[in-house]
Amino acid sequence: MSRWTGVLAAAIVGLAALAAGCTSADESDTGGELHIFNWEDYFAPTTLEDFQAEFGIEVFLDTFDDEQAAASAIQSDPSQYDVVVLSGSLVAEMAERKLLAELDLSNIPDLPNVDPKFLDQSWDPGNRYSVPYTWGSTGVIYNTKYAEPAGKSWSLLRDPSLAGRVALLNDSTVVMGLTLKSLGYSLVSRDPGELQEAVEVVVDQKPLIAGFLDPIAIRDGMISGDLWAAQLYGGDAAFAMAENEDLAFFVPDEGSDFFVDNLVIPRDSNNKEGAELFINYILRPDVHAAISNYTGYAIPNQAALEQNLIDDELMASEAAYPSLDILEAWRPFDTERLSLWNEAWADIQREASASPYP
Ligand code: N2P
Repeated sequence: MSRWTGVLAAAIVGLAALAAGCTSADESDTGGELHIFNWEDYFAPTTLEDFQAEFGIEVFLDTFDDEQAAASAIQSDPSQYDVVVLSGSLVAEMAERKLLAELDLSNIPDLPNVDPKFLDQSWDPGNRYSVPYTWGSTGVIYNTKYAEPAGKSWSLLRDPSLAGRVALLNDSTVVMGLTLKSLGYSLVSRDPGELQEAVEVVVDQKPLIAGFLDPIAIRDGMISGDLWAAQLYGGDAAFAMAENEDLAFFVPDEGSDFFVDNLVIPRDSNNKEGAELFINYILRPDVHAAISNYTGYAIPNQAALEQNLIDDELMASEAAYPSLDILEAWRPFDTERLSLWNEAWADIQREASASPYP
């Protein structure tokens, strides 16, 4: 978790509130505090300060760069945060462990702005605990000055000519799932032979990679030119490509994942009403669209799309708004798959570590 970013963002939000002064306070002010836990750089620049100025609720942001660590933090203290962003599989896991608060959907009247195909999903039937925030896929980003992909394949990340300049994501589930996919298997395989093959591929790949890095480190390493190719979520890839014209991205022909990130309220939130107000605010077409336009991630907000609020270039980008044809949705872990995957990941970790980041 990058505490600094969190503290800095909270300070900026605080300053903005001071600048807005008491004149912005009106009868919609509800007061109180809202503690938010999100991926780094996963709101638009004014999302939080605009909310604070309109509703008079003081907003504090902590950020994380590892979703599993974020989930553990919530488990150890489910009262610490009021709103958290979590992917679908983790929503299911946290709901099963009774760590999430049940939403009062009557406090989220803008839910119909969400495209119905993102509602009532397997990880949270009836949206009892979560509201979809962003969605996307994972693919290969590369620098056209240094990498020459023969086709659209995950194998570019195993090209020896890119040794030391390639990165994989710091998420064991994503690395395992996409390696399985690159071998032609299901993203969520539980076949021991297939898992063993995937382990061997990642172990062979390890000497070539600069590291298992968080998405912002990969995004920024690609922008600066320190990294030449990497596995990356499409949204962060779209952000990077807007900053460096030598960058390109593809979703490999072998297929990839389809993820949805969601807004949830931890079980012991101290401001559930403020949290629901915030979730509803995010679903406003203009607020949600600004998040897509800044972060590069697709949003499931049908109203925003119908009102053409998403930048044309982003809408047309395969990185940001991929076609779902060759994507496979994540499915929550059950005990058996979790233990098989944990064993496989432990096998990967036992092998020599990745070479140092340049
Ligand atoms: C945001 C990372 C989102 C992760 N930078 C995709 N679930």
